[in-house]
Amino acid sequence: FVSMKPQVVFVLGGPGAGKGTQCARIVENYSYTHLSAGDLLRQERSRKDSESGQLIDTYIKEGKIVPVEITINLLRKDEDKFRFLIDGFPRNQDNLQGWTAVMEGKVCIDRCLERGKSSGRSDDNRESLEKRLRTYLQSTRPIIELYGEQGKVRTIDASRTVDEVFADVRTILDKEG
Ligand code: UP5
Ligand code: MG
Repeated sequence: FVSMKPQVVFVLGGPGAGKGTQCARIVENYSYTHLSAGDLLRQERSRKDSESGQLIDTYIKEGKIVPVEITINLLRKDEDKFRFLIDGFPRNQDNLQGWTAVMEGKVCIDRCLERGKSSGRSDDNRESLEKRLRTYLQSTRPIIELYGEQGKVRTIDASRTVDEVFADVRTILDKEG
């Protein structure tokens, strides 16, 4: 069993740049799943029992960017595939933050939910975890970036096993600790 991180290519450009046209060509020639955020939003808008149809309609007509929670939910429907062209997303900071929260947050949330079975912590539940993650991205990440600019940050991929992570911690501490 090989676990595969999804590979994502964001296809970005102004309205009418040809994102959709080129994506259609790409899928004819390469094995990618094409997701157009705009197409998905338009589909959702025309679904009769859609809760967000009206909101999407207003945003699209005004050329405004739909709140990321809605867009992400639509993009997530094909989660079992693994090579994606995502066309027309992310469009702003909020979109990118939402995307990062979903992608990077998945492992963190799963770990804390697992711990939540016995930790007794009031914040080890999905709702709190999603809020904790957002706060992390909004408030804490900039601090790490600030230290990064000063050359004070060492980055480790913590999505692996405890032993694998610690091996990297060791390498860093042995070299400069
Ligand atoms: N055409 C294409 N390539 C050509 C070329 N090289 N030479 C000559 N003609 C060319 O192309 C546009 C037209 O140009 C077509 O007729 C094509 O034949 C021709 P197309 O491939 O459709 O361009 P595309 O970049 O896909 O244009 P699109 O209109 O889809 O871009 P938008 O970014 O405006 O639209 P999108 O559907 O992505 O978003 C619509 C709205 O949804 C947004 O304004 C926003 O309100 C909302 N939205 C969000 O809120 N969040 C999201 O994440 C995404 C969308
Ligand atoms: Mg398009």
